[in-house]
Amino acid sequence: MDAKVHENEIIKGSSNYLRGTLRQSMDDELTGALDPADAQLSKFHGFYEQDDRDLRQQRQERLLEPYYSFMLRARLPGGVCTPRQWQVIDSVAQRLGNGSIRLTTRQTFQYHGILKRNLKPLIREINRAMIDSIGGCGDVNRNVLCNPNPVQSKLHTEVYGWARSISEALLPKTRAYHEIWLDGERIEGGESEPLYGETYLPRKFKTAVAIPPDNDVDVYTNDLGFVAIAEMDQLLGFNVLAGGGMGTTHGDTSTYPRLADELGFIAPHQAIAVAEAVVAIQRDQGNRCSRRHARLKYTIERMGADNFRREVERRSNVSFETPRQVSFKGQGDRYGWVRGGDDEWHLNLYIENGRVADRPGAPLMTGLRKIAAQHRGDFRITPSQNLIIAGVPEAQKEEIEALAASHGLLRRQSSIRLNSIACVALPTCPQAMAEAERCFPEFMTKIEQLAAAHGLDHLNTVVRMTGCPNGCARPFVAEVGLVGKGPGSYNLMLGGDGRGLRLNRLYRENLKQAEILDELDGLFTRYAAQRLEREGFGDFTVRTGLVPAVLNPAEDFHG
Ligand code: SRM
Ligand code: SF4
Repeated sequence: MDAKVHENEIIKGSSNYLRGTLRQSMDDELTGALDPADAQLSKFHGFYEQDDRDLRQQRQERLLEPYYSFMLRARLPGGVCTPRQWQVIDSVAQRLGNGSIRLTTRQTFQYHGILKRNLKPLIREINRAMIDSIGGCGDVNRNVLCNPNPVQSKLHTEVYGWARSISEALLPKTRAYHEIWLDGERIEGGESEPLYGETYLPRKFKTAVAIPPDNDVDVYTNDLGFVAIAEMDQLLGFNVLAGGGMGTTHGDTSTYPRLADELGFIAPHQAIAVAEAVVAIQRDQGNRCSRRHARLKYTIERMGADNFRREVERRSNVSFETPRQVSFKGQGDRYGWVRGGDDEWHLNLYIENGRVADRPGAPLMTGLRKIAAQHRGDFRITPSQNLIIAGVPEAQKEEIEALAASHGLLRRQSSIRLNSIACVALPTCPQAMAEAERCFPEFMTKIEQLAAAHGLDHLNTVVRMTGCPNGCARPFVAEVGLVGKGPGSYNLMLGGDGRGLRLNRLYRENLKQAEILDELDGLFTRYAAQRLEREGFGDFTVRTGLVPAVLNPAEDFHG
């Protein structure tokens, strides 16, 4: 192998299809950690080794190893699970996790704080409920996002079916997961990864399926996107997009967020062939030397969008038609009761930062457990870390609403808070440079107060905060993005369009929270005085020249 290839490539290539020495690492009782190579492989099985960063220094001073535990991320295409599955998810969190469930920006859930000895029992339990964590993380296709739009139920059901099929088609085929975690029988020989090969992809790969006019999945931020084109609730096909991604590195101008390019329109039955072709090109052409430059967005920049499109056509044997006209109107969720079919309702709950836990005055976890015991429809996690109780019959509406209300799940929230999200960050995320989830609720209260002081009580600006520039809350398509730069400080990004169709731009660098509020104070003053009718805050910042309009800033994102 080329000496310059990244060491993860060697780890993958010599892992015997992701087995490595994971079994031995798990059996080693002397440490709460895994062998470093196994810690890389574990991601493909859906879990990350972490340590509690709040305790790091203290433990170091006492000469103890870091307080290791694991985060596990499930695979849940489109975020759909049954109430029975929710009961298992909940019970497992209480017994084997840290007592909370974290809904994620990719419509699935994570457990934090799992001790090494509890990992295997945990994986076995969720598997008994037909939930796995294969490809939750790692250099493969991740959880497939799909619009959980409960209004257009028939269309949603069909499109969701495609999201599931794409997810299945792009799953790794190795039997390692079943063998290691579920004590599946070891079958010697004959194993292969027809799509991924022995070294899998150069980097993570993300797919989303959107149903206009909602862009709740932020489809343009994914490596691969399918935009459903429908007429009279009938699915005609998809516009295919490729090459989106958020992650950047502060100070490294060769990294940037990017919106996906449109490849063209296809019929529904061509979706799998196209998805496999895109993955195969990335497998063969992606950068395996620098993980920083390994995502599909950089491969497409290198190949050129037209060459890339032709190569997808060649490999898939599908000819793209001209993309159909689409119009997106927003990237958030809708809340409260929404009518579904004839006798069916959906209750969309706001879950602040996706954290389902029991807190004083807000026993959300208990409330959802009680709802799951009564509910016969399904649960749907949204890409904004919220939860929909879907398919409630008219006769049960009152009961479900009473349970939700009495457990703090139906509190009145401002529009700006309802449109906001924050990533996990401290204390579990090893990459966090600043707080996000833990400080965001209070910070949003200050923004609400500021908006109210300017007579902007109904402001519905999309505000997103992350603890670092990896972009897990997709902050670069927010109207106001707050991107962690150091302890307590953030880059203030402005200029998203509230629909996920435009990237924002650096407005001020490295601000403390008080300084951000000062900046927003001035900006809200101007917005209140100068905005056009119905003009969103992000559009205002662009129209008035506070930041330039950015479609794809490959050339000068950091400038
Ligand atoms: Fe993420 C890494 C959390 C969605 C871009 N992300 C991480 C890790 C695993 C930190 C690490 O490398 O060890 C974080 C675990 C924190 C923790 O303690 O739980 C983490 N990412 C999350 C979640 C939980 C954020 C949330 O609050 O919901 C989301 C889980 C999604 C899921 O269920 O699969 C999450 N991450 C995203 C998104 C949004 C999306 O996919 O729609 C992005 C931006 C889109 C993209 O990928 O370009 C994102 N995460 C990253 C990156 C940067 C990738 C890059 O291209 O540079 C990293 C770091 C990396 O991969 O090296 C990262
Ligand atoms: Fe961690 Fe950064 Fe992702 Fe936040 S954006 S969860 S700090 S990697």
